[in-house]
This record gives sequence, structure tokens and C-alpha cells, in this order.
Amino acid sequence: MTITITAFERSPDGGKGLARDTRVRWALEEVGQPYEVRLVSFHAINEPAHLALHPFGQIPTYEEGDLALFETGSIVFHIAERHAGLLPDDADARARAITWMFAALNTVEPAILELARLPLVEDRVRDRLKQLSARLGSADWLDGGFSAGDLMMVSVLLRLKSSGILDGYPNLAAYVARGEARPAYKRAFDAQLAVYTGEPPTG
Ligand code: GTB
Repeated sequence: MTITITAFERSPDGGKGLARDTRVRWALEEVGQPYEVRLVSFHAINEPAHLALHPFGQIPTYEEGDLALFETGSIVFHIAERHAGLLPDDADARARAITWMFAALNTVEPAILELARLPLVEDRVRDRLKQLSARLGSADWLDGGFSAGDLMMVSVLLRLKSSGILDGYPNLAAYVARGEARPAYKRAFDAQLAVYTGEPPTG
């Protein structure tokens, strides 16, 4: 029976093999099954014809006679079950191979996908800092005298200190330094540090 999978007609990676059709192609190649590929556009994946195959409007899909599958985990598992070469015969070894499939999809891949999102997250942080920097301007504090608003804002910005991101916003770096220089901040900082050092707070 002819196997047909779907893939993007134009993948954002320009052919580096990072789109998920590659793992399905790979599984089919491993077991020596011929297959056809129907290339689809970003527009087409949300059209009714494709949604009938994939309720979430994604690639790849897998068709084999009356059987239509989506989700690469399920597709590769199906291929591995039906054809020799990807799952051991021994029941325990087979269970372990399946465990590694789940580990790849549920434990390792989500963390790697977070990494891909990192540049977007950084852009969002920089947008916020740019807006905050413009608002603070050359003032010492956000709205006249020091307030709980500054206490909270400095506390939040302190998380960025080790990243170096604040260096791009000298007025914000100075704002944070002003907060840290306040005697009350120093007392609070020393008190929390004493929990870990066992030394009594100095202030
Ligand atoms: N859990 C599903 C599975 O394993 O099958 C996930 C499928 C999926 O994310 N498909 C993506 C998709 O169709 C294409 S592969 N996205 C469209 C949408 O969700 O609207 C993901 C992908 C695409 C391109 C690159 N790249 O260029 O680097 C990497 C990964």
C-alpha cells in the first residue's frame, strides 16, 4: 500500500532537515519502505482537507490506505511496529526502545524547543527595558521620591544583573545600583545571606 506523508513545500530551515517530516522519512528509509511526499504550504495546513488529517494543522501526516496518522511519535512507532529494523524482538528491549522514544519527545525535545525560543524572549526583555529606560530618563526614581514601586522594580531588575543585559541601559543599571546602595536593601541582603553563611548580619 502506498505510504504518503506531508512536508512543507518551503521549510523555514531551508532544507537543514529540522522540520519533523525528516524523522518520519528517516524511519521509512531505515525499514526500506518506499513513500511519497505531498508538499503543502503554510496556508494549506489550515485548510479543511489537511485538518481532516491533522486536527492541529501541522506536518507531517502519514497516510497508508484507510489509515491516517499525525504526531511523529505515533507515526514512527507505527512504522517501527509494522516493519523490522527499528524495534528489538525481545519484549524488554522493545519496551526500553519505546521508553527512549517517549524520553526524546517528552523530556528532551521540550527543553531544546525552549532554547529556540530564547532569542524571542530576549527581544521581549529588551523591549521592556527600552520602554522602562525611556520612562526613567535621568530621574533617580520612577515617580519622584523612592517608593515601593522602585523597591519592586529594582528587585525585579536585579535578576538581570549577571546576564549583562542591563549594560545596554546605563540609566537602568545606575537605577539598580542606587537601589542596592540603600541601607535598608543592604540590611535585607545581609540578613538573607547570613542564612547561608552562618555569619551574623553585619549591618
Ligand atoms: N508534536 C507534533 C509532531 O511531533 O508531529 C509537532 C508537529 C509540528 O510541530 N509540526 C510543525 C508544523 O507543522 C512543523 S515541524 N508547524 C506549523 C504550525 O504549527 O502551525 C517544526 C519545525 C519547523 C521548522 C523548523 N525549522 O525550520 O528549523 C524546525 C521545526
